[in-house]
Amino acid sequence: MKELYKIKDSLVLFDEQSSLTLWDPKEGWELKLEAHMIDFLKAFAIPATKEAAYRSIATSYNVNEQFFEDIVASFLSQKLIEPVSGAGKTNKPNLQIGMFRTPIISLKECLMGEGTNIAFLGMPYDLNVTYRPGARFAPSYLRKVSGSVFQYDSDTLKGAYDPVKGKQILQNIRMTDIGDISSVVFSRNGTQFDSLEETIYRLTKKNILPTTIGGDHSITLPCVKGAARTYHKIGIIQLDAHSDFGLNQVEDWRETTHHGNFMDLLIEDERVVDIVQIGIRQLVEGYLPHAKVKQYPGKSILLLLSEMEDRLNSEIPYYLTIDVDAMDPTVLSATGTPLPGGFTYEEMNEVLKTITKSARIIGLDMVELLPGDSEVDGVLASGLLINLLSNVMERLDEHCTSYSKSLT
Ligand SMILES: [Mn+2]
Repeated sequence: MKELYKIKDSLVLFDEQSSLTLWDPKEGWELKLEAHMIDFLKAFAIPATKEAAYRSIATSYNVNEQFFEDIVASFLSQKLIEPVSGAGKTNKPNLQIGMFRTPIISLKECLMGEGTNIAFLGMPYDLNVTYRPGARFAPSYLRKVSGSVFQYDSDTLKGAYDPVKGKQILQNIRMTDIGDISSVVFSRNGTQFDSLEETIYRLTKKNILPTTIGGDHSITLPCVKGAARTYHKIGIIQLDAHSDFGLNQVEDWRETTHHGNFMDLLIEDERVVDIVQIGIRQLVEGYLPHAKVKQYPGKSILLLLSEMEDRLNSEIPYYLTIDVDAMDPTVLSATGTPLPGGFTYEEMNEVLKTITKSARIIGLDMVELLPGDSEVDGVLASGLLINLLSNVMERLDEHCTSYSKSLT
């Protein structure tokens, strides 16, 4: 039997500023190829023998078979294609359901496809907590319970009618779930952080809104770094009971970073030019002012919404991070370091509405949710997310224009 070959599984192919790039997220390399070489490579998109591949390109390209054989040999030596083992076997159908019943697809499919607006991903990581762990279970928990708040319909893209807003929301918005950043065992501040950064970078570069489900709050660090690689200059809006910084000198971030100090690194990052913190109420040693940081402590924002609206910089995109402990523990108790004096559900929605009205949100995360036996906390978190996403998407057209501007 003739050997079958196909494009290597981990390879991602995408258009980038009118050239075609191949990327191997597993091995971390990138390669630009001429258009005709890409066509030759695509002959192996589905398993094919060299002869069949040659026949499929011979109609468009006037090359002889020996020339094509040499190209195939170079593809093989560069590991762009690989022999298919066990040809004819089918994969098991993927029965997993994503956030809000979105289909779970691979990052590769998400990046190669067109028109995705929102990509959910999970970062089941809680090695950086100072107190109670458990946030690693939040992504699978939210996938399970979020369908009771909103069910995505990929056939009709009809969204849903919201009786409170009195209108259809999320209509024609394409969402997907690319699963979790995964590892058999996570290492502390290890390579899984690098994978998350790379993933956020790739998604934002393709104008897809990454919506990451943590995880403890330290996962925001790679998320912001990834977004900053795309936009070069960004702001951060943080809803949190804790400021998560101590203005410490950080020597080796992999050694020292945890969920209560990761903002130190982001404050130092030159690409982060504005930080707005809302809901801060933790007692600390002393007041720590910093030129980049504007704090609206406790629930003070509720009286200062218009001030914040004016203050947010319309020239830069913002990354939004929601620590669920911004909410009052009597509202949401499923969190690792709860503090009294937080927002109600309606107040959270009000604040988020103002933020999305005045800031261009290019990525977001929800962190520090520690699921217990109850599904109520998950429904609450899902409700916040869907309100937030519908608000962000309402400004999508405006966003797209600004996105492409800031992508140059
Ligand atoms: Mn936090």
